[in-house]
Amino acid sequence: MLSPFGRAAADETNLHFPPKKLVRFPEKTDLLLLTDRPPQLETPLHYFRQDLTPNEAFFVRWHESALPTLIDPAAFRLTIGGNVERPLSLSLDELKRDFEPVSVTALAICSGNSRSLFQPPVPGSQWVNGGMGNARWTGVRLTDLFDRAGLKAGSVEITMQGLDRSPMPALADLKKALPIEHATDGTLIVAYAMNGTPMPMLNGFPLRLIVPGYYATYWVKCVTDIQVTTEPFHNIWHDVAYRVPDNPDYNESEDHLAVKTKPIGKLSIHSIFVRPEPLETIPFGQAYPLEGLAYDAGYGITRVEVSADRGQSWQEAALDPEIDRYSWRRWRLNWTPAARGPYQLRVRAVNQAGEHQILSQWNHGGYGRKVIDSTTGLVV
Ligand SMILES: Nc1nc2c(c(=O)[nH]1)N[C@H]1C(S)=C(S)[C@@H](COP(=O)(O)O)O[C@H]1N2
Ligand SMILES: [Mo]
Repeated sequence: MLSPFGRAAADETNLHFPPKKLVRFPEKTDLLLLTDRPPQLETPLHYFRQDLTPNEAFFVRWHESALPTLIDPAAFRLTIGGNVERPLSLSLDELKRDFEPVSVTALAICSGNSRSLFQPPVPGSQWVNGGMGNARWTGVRLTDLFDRAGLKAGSVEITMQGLDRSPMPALADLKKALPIEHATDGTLIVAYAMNGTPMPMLNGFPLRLIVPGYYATYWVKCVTDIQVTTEPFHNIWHDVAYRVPDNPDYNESEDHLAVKTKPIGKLSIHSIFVRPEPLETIPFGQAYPLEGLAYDAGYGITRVEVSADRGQSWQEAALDPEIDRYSWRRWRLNWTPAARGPYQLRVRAVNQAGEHQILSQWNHGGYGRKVIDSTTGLVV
């Protein structure tokens, strides 16, 4: 089957055609190229053997080609305005000095991560599973900033904007919005550090919003302005893009596109293989240490199971200790192949809320993937 991109469809496996090139951007190591303007770079799978994704290997995704290329740290300000008693304009030094620092380890994952695995294929950035990364974020609580600014009654949403701009008048800047209840629930952080150091420019230096448990489209990079609104916000990034069918599995079909949609929100439950890598050859007659990652919106992964017989029987994997509520969680299982020849392995996760993965899912945006992942190769 040929996709709209002229590549063979990757049937039931985490393969990708054509293979992506490894390229080097400033402050980054070699990453897999999706597009260069704006930069979209995927993390090679082997980095996911580490619990924290190194800053230089962390995936990159921008929407607008007019990116910030330099920051004057002395002149940079974060403004908080709109429906507040006292609008704020904070320097980086003030943010670090005047507010209590907090840290959280949280998974940033693109809404379209794993999109290239959707069948039938959908347009959009063709991530395999590397459009995500787990990092320790340090910064200040958004609610501490709101306490200083004084939220006024009648607030309905906040809007967040970074320093990047649309290259053309017809396309709106990437400004995002969240409901005020979510913005004030205490989970959001304005981060100035990533894994203990300032973040690379491409990952949002000098400040980025952390929205634990929510898809990274809300994690606005180089965030410089937060407005409290009294009216719901609208732009193309809210009303057209980043919307999903309004049902639990984000399902629709090509023949019956969902009539009712909603903005994408919390992470779908999902799990992937880190080992073996796609098409890896495994020796017969030995235990192979299968390993992977499971993640959800922060309810807590309770069980991960692997099948080596196309889903007929499942074996429970061991879970590494939980790193943090909104972090991914590593699973492991020793597998001794019963025969030589091609193998197909599947993995599925369950969480505290009873959420589980599903066999098939499709939406035209390729968002929120929660399909049972599989990987193939050869036992020799
Ligand atoms: N300012 C700004 N922030 C942004 C975006 C963007 O285009 N501009 N893209 C969002 C999306 S969709 C994703 S997936 C993440 C990517 O974060 P990363 O580049 O640090 O991996 O940033 C989010 N924040
Ligand atoms: Mo994204």
